[in-house]
Amino acid sequence: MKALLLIDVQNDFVPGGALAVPEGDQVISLLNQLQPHFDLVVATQDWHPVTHKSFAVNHVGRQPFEETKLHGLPQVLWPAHCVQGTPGAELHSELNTNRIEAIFRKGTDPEIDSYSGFYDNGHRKATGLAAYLFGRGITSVYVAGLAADYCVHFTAKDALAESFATFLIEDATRPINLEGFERAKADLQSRGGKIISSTELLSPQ
Ligand code: VGL
Ligand code: ZN
Repeated sequence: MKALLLIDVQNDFVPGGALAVPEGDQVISLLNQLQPHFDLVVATQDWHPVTHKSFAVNHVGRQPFEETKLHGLPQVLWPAHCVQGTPGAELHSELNTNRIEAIFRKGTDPEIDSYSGFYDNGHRKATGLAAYLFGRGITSVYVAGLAADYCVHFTAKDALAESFATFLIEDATRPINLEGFERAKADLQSRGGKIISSTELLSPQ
């Protein structure tokens, strides 16, 4: 059984949003086309309290995109984004949500960031996504959405660690940083992940 994981397709991650991913909006129609090809469609939603420590504004004298440490973990300081209950945190209105059976929210603990849909960045707490997928008989996980070099990468990495056959749909994601995406793809391949194109799913040979 195959699951499609739609990562953080939220208003703040598309052009005009608080943490815009270049061309982030360009993946949405492809994500809609892909959904009927899966047994299960699940989404994640970055869902931060306004006090979240990943926000530069919550650190005196720090600017967005600076790097720091947060409780011993490397942390990029982001512009405030995906604040719980705000329009920026909503799933993009063009994303078809009819087939999404569950939405896993993450990043709710103000003290730790959570790029992956499975665990926080310190692997302290599980979101329940792995157990949910196991319970639904899923053995293959296809990851797409935003941003390729952060939440998509970390979700795919954790999917591999949970022993799912893991596929990154390269044209159904966009990165914040292109070099970061190249590193992410190499990292996933080194862990046994596969980088594929949507054409392999939409028009199989
Ligand atoms: C993300 C940075 C901060 C993402 C979320 O969805 O990739 N990136 N929070
Ligand atoms: Zn975030």
